[in-house]
Amino acid sequence: MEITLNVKGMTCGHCEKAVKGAVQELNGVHGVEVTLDSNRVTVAYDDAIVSKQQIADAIEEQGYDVVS
Ligand code: 9UX
Repeated sequence: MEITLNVKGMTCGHCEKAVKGAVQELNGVHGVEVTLDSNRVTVAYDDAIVSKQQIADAIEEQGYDVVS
């Protein structure tokens, strides 16, 4: 399973690191790719273990807005 989320508020490399770290540590997540200039976070995960909602929540906990 792979999703691409549109995340608002990531502007520097520290943002990228914060988001990547928070998502990567979730069980069931296999890979995270952050593209700052297009506000995209692509996540490869096992949807039997973790949900899209849980991934979005982890990003929002870091202080960023998940738009879609
Ligand atoms: Mo960089 Mo991101 O100074 O919230 S950490 S903009």
